[in-house]
Amino acid sequence: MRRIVIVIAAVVMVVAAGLAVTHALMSPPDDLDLSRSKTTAGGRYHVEIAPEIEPLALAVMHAWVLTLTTPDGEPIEDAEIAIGGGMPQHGHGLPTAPKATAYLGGGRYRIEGVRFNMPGNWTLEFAISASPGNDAVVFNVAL
Ligand SMILES: [Cu+2]
Repeated sequence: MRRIVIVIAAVVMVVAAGLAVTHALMSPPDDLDLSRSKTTAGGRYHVEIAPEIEPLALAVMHAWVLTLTTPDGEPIEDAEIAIGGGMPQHGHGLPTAPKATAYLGGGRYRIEGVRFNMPGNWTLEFAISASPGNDAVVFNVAL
């Protein structure tokens, strides 16, 4: 009887530890920055992103518009933009391969092919190459 109690206690402790680890991995930081307007890591650009569907929806292929300027607000017209991202707490990337498909004028670029396939916290990452240099920015998107 005593032995069974010890075994049960051990199992309960293992399960509790597992849940605590899982919770830590799945939870976003409390101070997650959900801003849609940021300066790039190296300070070369200001980037603003806006989805073309609002509110954001799961499992729907949609586009975003990215507005790219210098920190002073001058539009950047000649940029190459590579898009990445994923779910850091789940360890996977984006389920699609979004691309910048059109320059809309005024520093605005259409980013097509975004689809979030599960609820949670996503990142959208943009690597920007234009005459001021290479730089990158990461946005958090919560669904
Ligand atoms: Cu995920």
